[in-house]
Amino acid sequence: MNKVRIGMIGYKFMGKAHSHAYRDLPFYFNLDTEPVLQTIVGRNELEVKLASEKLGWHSYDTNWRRLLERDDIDVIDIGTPNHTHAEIAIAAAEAGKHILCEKPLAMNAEEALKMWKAVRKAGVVHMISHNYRFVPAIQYIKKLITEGVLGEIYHFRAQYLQDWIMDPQFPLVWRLRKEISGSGTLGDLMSHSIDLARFLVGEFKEVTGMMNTFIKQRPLGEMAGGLSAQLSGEQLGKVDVDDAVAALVRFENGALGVFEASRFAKGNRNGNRIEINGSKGSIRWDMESMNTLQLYSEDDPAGMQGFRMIHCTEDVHPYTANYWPAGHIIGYEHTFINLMAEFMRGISTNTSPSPNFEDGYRNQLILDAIDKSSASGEWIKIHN
Ligand code: 4PW
Repeated sequence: MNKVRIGMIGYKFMGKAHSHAYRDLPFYFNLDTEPVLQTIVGRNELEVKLASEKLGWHSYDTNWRRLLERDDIDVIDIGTPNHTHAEIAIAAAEAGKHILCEKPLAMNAEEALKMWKAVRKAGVVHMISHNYRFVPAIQYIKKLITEGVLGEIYHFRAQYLQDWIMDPQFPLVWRLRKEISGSGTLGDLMSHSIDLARFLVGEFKEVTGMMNTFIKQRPLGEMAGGLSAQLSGEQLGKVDVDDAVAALVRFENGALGVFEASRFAKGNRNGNRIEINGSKGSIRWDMESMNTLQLYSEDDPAGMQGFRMIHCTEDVHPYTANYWPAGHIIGYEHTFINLMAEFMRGISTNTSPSPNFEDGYRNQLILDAIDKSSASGEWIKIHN
Protein backbone atom coordinates (compact mmCIF):
# COMPACT_ATOMS: atom_id res chain seq x y z
CA MET A 1 0.00 0.00 0.00
CA ASN A 2 1.47 3.36 -1.05
CA LYS A 3 1.07 6.10 1.50
CA VAL A 4 0.10 9.50 0.07
CA ARG A 5 0.99 12.12 2.63
CA ILE A 6 -1.35 15.11 2.63
CA GLY A 7 -0.60 18.68 3.64
CA MET A 8 -3.89 20.55 3.89
CA ILE A 9 -4.22 24.32 4.07
CA GLY A 10 -7.45 25.50 5.70
CA TYR A 11 -9.35 23.91 8.54
CA LYS A 12 -12.90 25.23 8.55
CA PHE A 13 -15.88 23.99 6.47
CA MET A 14 -13.95 22.46 3.58
CA GLY A 15 -11.09 21.49 5.90
CA LYS A 16 -13.55 19.37 7.83
CA ALA A 17 -15.11 17.88 4.68
CA HIS A 18 -11.71 16.97 3.17
CA SER A 19 -10.28 15.62 6.46
CA HIS A 20 -13.27 13.38 6.91
CA ALA A 21 -13.01 12.12 3.36
CA TYR A 22 -9.30 11.28 3.63
CA ARG A 23 -9.92 9.48 6.91
CA ASP A 24 -12.89 7.46 5.72
CA LEU A 25 -11.61 6.64 2.23
CA PRO A 26 -9.69 3.42 3.14
CA PHE A 27 -12.73 2.27 5.09
CA TYR A 28 -14.87 2.10 1.94
CA PHE A 29 -12.53 1.84 -1.06
CA ASN A 30 -9.88 -0.79 -1.77
CA LEU A 31 -7.22 1.31 -3.46
CA ASP A 32 -3.50 0.81 -3.82
CA THR A 33 -2.88 4.22 -2.24
CA GLU A 34 -3.83 5.38 1.21
CA PRO A 35 -3.98 9.03 2.29
CA VAL A 36 -2.10 9.97 5.44
CA LEU A 37 -3.29 13.08 7.27
CA GLN A 38 0.21 14.44 7.71
CA THR A 39 -0.02 18.19 8.41
CA ILE A 40 -2.81 20.74 8.54
CA VAL A 41 -2.06 24.44 8.18
CA GLY A 42 -3.76 27.60 9.43
CA ARG A 43 -2.56 31.05 10.46
CA ASN A 44 -4.13 31.02 13.94
CA GLU A 45 -1.99 28.63 15.97
CA LEU A 46 -4.49 27.89 18.71
CA GLU A 47 -7.31 27.24 16.25
CA VAL A 48 -5.25 25.09 13.88
CA LYS A 49 -3.93 23.05 16.82
CA LEU A 50 -7.49 22.37 17.98
CA ALA A 51 -8.56 21.55 14.42
CA SER A 52 -5.60 19.22 14.01
CA GLU A 53 -6.61 17.24 17.10
CA LYS A 54 -10.30 17.14 16.28
CA LEU A 55 -9.92 16.29 12.59
CA GLY A 56 -7.20 13.69 13.19
CA TRP A 57 -4.02 15.19 11.69
CA HIS A 58 -0.55 14.05 12.79
CA SER A 59 0.77 17.61 13.06
CA TYR A 60 -0.05 21.24 12.33
CA ASP A 61 1.82 24.27 11.05
CA THR A 62 1.09 27.97 10.67
CA ASN A 63 3.00 28.56 7.42
CA TRP A 64 2.05 26.68 4.23
CA ARG A 65 5.38 27.45 2.57
CA ARG A 66 7.16 25.14 5.00
CA LEU A 67 5.15 22.18 3.59
CA LEU A 68 6.67 22.74 0.16
CA GLU A 69 10.19 22.18 1.47
CA ARG A 70 9.31 18.86 3.10
CA ASP A 71 9.84 15.54 1.37
CA ASP A 72 7.27 13.84 3.62
CA ILE A 73 4.41 15.77 1.94
CA ASP A 74 3.11 14.45 -1.42
CA VAL A 75 -0.11 16.44 -1.83
CA ILE A 76 -1.11 20.03 -1.15
CA ASP A 77 -4.83 20.35 -0.52
CA ILE A 78 -6.02 23.97 -0.82
CA GLY A 79 -9.13 24.83 1.18
CA THR A 80 -8.34 28.49 1.75
CA PRO A 81 -10.19 31.61 0.49
CA ASN A 82 -10.09 32.06 -3.27
CA HIS A 83 -7.51 34.87 -3.52
CA THR A 84 -4.82 32.51 -2.17
CA HIS A 85 -5.45 29.58 -4.56
CA ALA A 86 -3.15 30.70 -7.38
CA GLU A 87 -0.16 31.60 -5.23
CA ILE A 88 -0.32 28.34 -3.26
CA ALA A 89 -1.06 26.09 -6.25
CA ILE A 90 1.69 27.52 -8.46
CA ALA A 91 4.27 27.26 -5.64
CA ALA A 92 3.08 23.72 -4.83
CA ALA A 93 3.37 22.67 -8.48
CA GLU A 94 6.89 24.09 -8.68
CA ALA A 95 7.75 22.07 -5.57
CA GLY A 96 6.49 18.91 -7.33
CA LYS A 97 3.43 18.35 -5.11
CA HIS A 98 0.15 16.91 -6.38
CA ILE A 99 -2.70 19.37 -5.82
CA LEU A 100 -6.36 19.30 -4.87
CA CYS A 101 -7.90 22.78 -4.93
CA GLU A 102 -11.27 24.04 -3.72
CA LYS A 103 -13.54 25.83 -6.18
CA PRO A 104 -13.67 28.26 -7.88
CA LEU A 105 -10.14 27.55 -9.07
CA ALA A 106 -9.04 31.19 -9.12
CA MET A 107 -10.06 34.84 -8.98
CA ASN A 108 -10.35 35.03 -12.77
CA ALA A 109 -9.53 33.09 -15.94
CA GLU A 110 -6.10 34.67 -16.31
CA GLU A 111 -5.03 33.33 -12.91
CA ALA A 112 -6.69 29.97 -13.59
CA LEU A 113 -4.74 29.63 -16.85
CA LYS A 114 -1.45 30.29 -15.02
CA MET A 115 -2.38 27.58 -12.52
CA TRP A 116 -3.23 25.08 -15.26
CA LYS A 117 0.04 25.85 -17.07
CA ALA A 118 2.01 25.44 -13.82
CA VAL A 119 0.62 21.97 -13.04
CA ARG A 120 1.13 20.84 -16.66
CA LYS A 121 4.72 22.04 -16.66
CA ALA A 122 5.44 20.34 -13.33
CA GLY A 123 3.71 17.10 -14.38
CA VAL A 124 1.86 16.82 -11.05
CA VAL A 125 -1.62 15.37 -10.58
CA HIS A 126 -4.32 18.01 -10.09
CA MET A 127 -8.03 18.14 -9.33
CA ILE A 128 -10.62 20.75 -8.36
CA SER A 129 -13.13 19.95 -5.66
CA HIS A 130 -16.46 20.07 -7.50
CA ASN A 131 -17.82 17.41 -5.17
CA TYR A 132 -21.36 17.31 -6.58
CA ARG A 133 -20.06 15.56 -9.70
CA PHE A 134 -19.44 12.58 -7.46
CA VAL A 135 -23.00 12.09 -6.29
CA PRO A 136 -23.92 8.57 -7.52
CA ALA A 137 -27.11 9.91 -9.16
CA ILE A 138 -25.10 12.52 -11.12
CA GLN A 139 -22.66 9.88 -12.36
CA TYR A 140 -25.63 7.71 -13.28
CA ILE A 141 -27.27 10.57 -15.19
CA LYS A 142 -24.04 10.87 -17.17
CA LYS A 143 -24.26 7.17 -18.00
CA LEU A 144 -27.92 7.47 -19.08
CA ILE A 145 -27.14 10.45 -21.32
CA THR A 146 -24.14 8.65 -22.85
CA GLU A 147 -26.28 5.60 -23.55
CA GLY A 148 -28.83 7.81 -25.33
CA VAL A 149 -31.68 7.30 -22.87
CA LEU A 150 -32.60 11.01 -23.10
CA GLY A 151 -31.90 11.24 -26.85
CA GLU A 152 -30.70 14.57 -28.16
CA ILE A 153 -30.32 17.11 -25.33
CA TYR A 154 -32.35 20.30 -25.79
CA HIS A 155 -32.39 21.94 -22.35
CA PHE A 156 -30.23 22.11 -19.23
CA ARG A 157 -31.80 23.97 -16.31
CA ALA A 158 -29.93 24.56 -13.06
CA GLN A 159 -30.75 26.26 -9.80
CA TYR A 160 -28.39 26.53 -6.88
CA LEU A 161 -30.20 28.30 -4.07
CA GLN A 162 -29.21 29.08 -0.49
CA ASP A 163 -30.43 31.59 2.12
CA TRP A 164 -27.71 31.88 4.79
CA ILE A 165 -26.84 35.58 4.27
CA MET A 166 -30.35 37.02 4.12
CA ASP A 167 -30.19 38.62 7.58
CA PRO A 168 -28.82 42.17 6.99
CA GLN A 169 -26.81 41.69 10.21
CA PHE A 170 -25.01 38.68 8.72
CA PRO A 171 -21.43 39.99 8.54
CA LEU A 172 -19.23 40.91 5.63
CA VAL A 173 -17.29 37.62 5.63
CA TRP A 174 -14.62 36.81 3.02
CA ARG A 175 -17.16 35.16 0.76
CA LEU A 176 -18.80 38.59 0.33
CA ARG A 177 -15.61 40.53 -0.43
CA LYS A 178 -14.54 40.68 -4.05
CA GLU A 179 -10.83 41.16 -3.31
CA ILE A 180 -10.85 37.80 -1.47
CA SER A 181 -13.55 35.78 -3.24
CA GLY A 182 -13.42 37.15 -6.81
CA SER A 183 -17.23 37.00 -6.98
CA GLY A 184 -20.16 36.07 -4.75
CA THR A 185 -22.84 33.57 -5.55
CA LEU A 186 -21.46 33.31 -9.07
CA GLY A 187 -18.18 31.58 -8.14
CA ASP A 188 -19.40 29.96 -4.96
CA LEU A 189 -22.58 28.32 -6.23
CA MET A 190 -23.03 28.76 -9.98
CA SER A 191 -19.53 27.33 -10.59
CA HIS A 192 -20.93 23.99 -9.35
CA SER A 193 -23.88 24.16 -11.78
CA ILE A 194 -21.51 25.06 -14.61
CA ASP A 195 -19.36 22.07 -13.71
CA LEU A 196 -22.39 19.75 -13.82
CA ALA A 197 -23.48 21.26 -17.14
CA ARG A 198 -20.05 20.82 -18.74
CA PHE A 199 -19.94 17.25 -17.42
CA LEU A 200 -23.43 16.28 -18.56
CA VAL A 201 -24.12 18.39 -21.65
CA GLY A 202 -20.82 19.76 -22.96
CA GLU A 203 -18.97 22.98 -23.64
CA PHE A 204 -20.57 26.42 -23.53
CA LYS A 205 -20.67 28.53 -26.69
CA GLU A 206 -21.99 31.85 -25.39
CA VAL A 207 -23.60 33.36 -22.30
CA THR A 208 -25.48 36.37 -21.03
CA GLY A 209 -25.97 37.11 -17.36
CA MET A 210 -27.48 39.40 -14.74
CA MET A 211 -26.66 39.91 -11.08
CA ASN A 212 -27.83 41.84 -8.08
CA THR A 213 -26.55 42.72 -4.62
CA PHE A 214 -29.62 43.13 -2.44
CA ILE A 215 -27.85 44.20 0.77
CA LYS A 216 -25.10 46.65 -0.01
CA GLN A 217 -23.55 47.20 3.43
CA ARG A 218 -22.93 44.82 6.30
CA PRO A 219 -21.14 44.81 9.64
CA LEU A 220 -17.61 43.40 9.48
CA GLY A 221 -17.02 39.81 10.60
CA GLU A 222 -15.59 36.38 9.84
CA MET A 223 -16.71 32.88 8.91
CA ALA A 224 -16.92 30.72 12.02
CA GLY A 225 -17.22 27.22 10.57
CA GLY A 226 -19.86 25.74 8.30
CA LEU A 227 -21.85 28.66 6.92
CA SER A 228 -22.06 30.50 10.26
CA ALA A 229 -20.21 33.72 11.06
CA GLN A 230 -19.29 36.05 13.89
CA LEU A 231 -19.36 39.85 14.00
CA SER A 232 -16.12 41.64 14.68
CA GLY A 233 -17.59 45.02 15.65
CA GLU A 234 -20.11 47.68 14.70
CA GLN A 235 -18.24 48.99 11.68
CA LEU A 236 -19.96 48.59 8.28
CA GLY A 237 -18.32 47.59 5.01
CA LYS A 238 -19.46 47.53 1.38
CA VAL A 239 -20.68 44.30 -0.19
CA ASP A 240 -19.09 44.27 -3.64
CA VAL A 241 -20.09 40.82 -4.87
CA ASP A 242 -23.34 39.43 -6.25
CA ASP A 243 -26.00 38.04 -3.90
CA ALA A 244 -27.81 36.46 -6.83
CA VAL A 245 -27.04 35.72 -10.47
CA ALA A 246 -28.91 34.38 -13.49
CA ALA A 247 -27.52 33.33 -16.86
CA LEU A 248 -28.72 32.15 -20.24
CA VAL A 249 -26.45 29.81 -22.16
CA ARG A 250 -26.05 28.36 -25.63
CA PHE A 251 -24.10 25.11 -25.59
CA GLU A 252 -21.85 24.15 -28.50
CA ASN A 253 -24.14 21.17 -29.26
CA GLY A 254 -27.15 23.49 -29.68
CA ALA A 255 -28.76 22.87 -26.29
CA LEU A 256 -30.09 25.86 -24.33
CA GLY A 257 -29.24 26.45 -20.68
CA VAL A 258 -30.94 28.48 -17.96
CA PHE A 259 -28.97 28.95 -14.74
CA GLU A 260 -29.91 30.65 -11.48
CA ALA A 261 -27.93 30.93 -8.25
CA SER A 262 -28.84 32.87 -5.14
CA ARG A 263 -28.09 33.22 -1.46
CA PHE A 264 -31.40 35.07 -1.07
CA ALA A 265 -33.83 32.24 -1.79
CA LYS A 266 -35.61 31.93 1.57
CA GLY A 267 -36.09 28.37 2.75
CA ASN A 268 -33.53 26.91 0.34
CA ARG A 269 -30.65 25.72 2.47
CA ASN A 270 -28.64 23.91 -0.18
CA GLY A 271 -31.05 23.69 -3.11
CA ASN A 272 -28.75 22.46 -5.85
CA ARG A 273 -31.03 21.21 -8.65
CA ILE A 274 -30.91 20.36 -12.32
CA GLU A 275 -33.39 19.36 -15.01
CA ILE A 276 -32.38 18.05 -18.43
CA ASN A 277 -34.82 17.63 -21.31
CA GLY A 278 -33.97 15.52 -24.34
CA SER A 279 -35.79 14.22 -27.41
CA LYS A 280 -36.64 10.91 -25.70
CA GLY A 281 -36.89 11.81 -22.03
CA SER A 282 -36.14 14.10 -19.13
CA ILE A 283 -34.31 13.92 -15.83
CA ARG A 284 -34.60 15.90 -12.61
CA TRP A 285 -32.21 15.82 -9.67
CA ASP A 286 -32.10 17.73 -6.38
CA MET A 287 -29.14 17.62 -3.95
CA GLU A 288 -31.52 17.74 -0.99
CA SER A 289 -32.77 14.30 -2.11
CA MET A 290 -29.39 13.37 -3.55
CA ASN A 291 -29.89 9.59 -3.58
CA THR A 292 -32.77 9.79 -6.02
CA LEU A 293 -33.46 11.08 -9.50
CA GLN A 294 -36.66 11.52 -11.50
CA LEU A 295 -36.73 9.99 -14.96
CA TYR A 296 -39.34 10.46 -17.68
CA SER A 297 -38.88 8.13 -20.63
CA GLU A 298 -40.97 7.95 -23.78
CA ASP A 299 -40.08 4.25 -23.91
CA ASP A 300 -42.39 3.58 -20.95
CA PRO A 301 -45.71 2.04 -22.07
CA ALA A 302 -48.56 4.40 -23.00
CA GLY A 303 -50.74 5.04 -19.98
CA MET A 304 -47.80 4.43 -17.65
CA GLN A 305 -45.66 7.36 -18.67
CA GLY A 306 -44.68 9.98 -16.13
CA PHE A 307 -41.72 11.00 -14.02
CA ARG A 308 -40.67 8.06 -11.86
CA MET A 309 -38.30 8.12 -8.97
CA ILE A 310 -35.18 5.99 -9.18
CA HIS A 311 -33.30 5.36 -5.95
CA CYS A 312 -29.63 5.41 -6.96
CA THR A 313 -28.74 3.12 -4.10
CA GLU A 314 -28.30 -0.22 -5.88
CA ASP A 315 -24.96 -1.87 -6.61
CA VAL A 316 -25.34 -0.93 -10.31
CA HIS A 317 -25.17 2.77 -9.43
CA PRO A 318 -21.70 4.37 -9.41
CA TYR A 319 -19.83 4.25 -6.07
CA THR A 320 -22.79 2.69 -4.25
CA ALA A 321 -21.31 -0.78 -3.82
CA ASN A 322 -18.44 0.78 -1.87
CA TYR A 323 -20.79 1.70 0.95
CA TRP A 324 -23.84 -0.20 2.18
CA PRO A 325 -26.34 -2.81 0.99
CA ALA A 326 -28.93 -1.56 -1.54
CA GLY A 327 -31.19 1.17 -0.23
CA HIS A 328 -28.88 2.22 2.62
CA ILE A 329 -28.33 5.82 1.66
CA ILE A 330 -25.26 8.04 1.69
CA GLY A 331 -24.89 11.83 2.19
CA TYR A 332 -23.02 15.07 1.47
CA GLU A 333 -19.74 13.88 3.04
CA HIS A 334 -19.61 10.83 0.77
CA THR A 335 -19.40 13.04 -2.32
CA PHE A 336 -15.97 14.12 -1.04
CA ILE A 337 -14.94 10.51 -0.32
CA ASN A 338 -15.80 9.56 -3.92
CA LEU A 339 -13.84 12.56 -5.19
CA MET A 340 -10.82 11.63 -3.04
CA ALA A 341 -11.01 8.06 -4.40
CA GLU A 342 -10.62 9.44 -7.94
CA PHE A 343 -7.81 11.73 -6.80
CA MET A 344 -5.94 8.79 -5.22
CA ARG A 345 -6.47 6.69 -8.38
CA GLY A 346 -5.10 9.64 -10.36
CA ILE A 347 -2.00 9.73 -8.18
CA SER A 348 -1.34 6.02 -8.61
CA THR A 349 -1.73 6.23 -12.42
CA ASN A 350 -0.20 9.69 -12.78
CA THR A 351 -3.28 11.14 -14.49
CA SER A 352 -5.41 14.09 -13.46
CA PRO A 353 -9.05 12.99 -13.20
CA SER A 354 -11.75 15.39 -14.30
CA PRO A 355 -12.62 17.90 -12.91
CA ASN A 356 -9.02 19.07 -12.94
CA PHE A 357 -7.33 22.44 -13.43
CA GLU A 358 -8.26 22.44 -17.11
CA ASP A 359 -11.92 22.13 -16.08
CA GLY A 360 -11.33 24.82 -13.44
CA TYR A 361 -9.95 27.14 -16.12
CA ARG A 362 -12.81 26.47 -18.56
CA ASN A 363 -15.31 26.98 -15.75
CA GLN A 364 -13.61 30.25 -14.85
CA LEU A 365 -13.85 31.49 -18.46
CA ILE A 366 -17.62 31.08 -18.14
CA LEU A 367 -17.77 32.77 -14.72
CA ASP A 368 -15.81 35.75 -16.07
CA ALA A 369 -18.08 36.00 -19.10
CA ILE A 370 -21.25 35.96 -16.96
CA ASP A 371 -19.73 38.63 -14.73
CA LYS A 372 -18.79 40.80 -17.70
CA SER A 373 -22.12 40.30 -19.41
CA SER A 374 -23.98 41.29 -16.24
CA ALA A 375 -22.30 44.67 -16.42
CA SER A 376 -22.59 45.20 -20.18
CA GLY A 377 -25.82 43.36 -21.01
CA GLU A 378 -24.12 41.67 -23.98
CA TRP A 379 -23.91 38.05 -25.07
CA ILE A 380 -20.32 36.87 -24.67
CA LYS A 381 -18.67 34.06 -26.64
CA ILE A 382 -16.66 31.51 -24.73
CA HIS A 383 -13.34 30.83 -26.46
CA ASN A 384 -12.70 27.25 -25.43
O1 4PW B 1 -21.33 23.40 -1.85
C1 4PW B 1 -21.46 24.64 -1.35
C2 4PW B 1 -20.48 25.57 -1.80
O2 4PW B 1 -19.59 25.32 -2.74
C3 4PW B 1 -21.56 24.67 0.16
O3 4PW B 1 -22.87 24.45 0.49
C4 4PW B 1 -21.21 26.04 0.68
O4 4PW B 1 -21.61 26.97 -0.26
C5 4PW B 1 -19.74 26.25 0.77
O5 4PW B 1 -19.40 26.94 -0.40
C6 4PW B 1 -20.55 26.89 -1.18
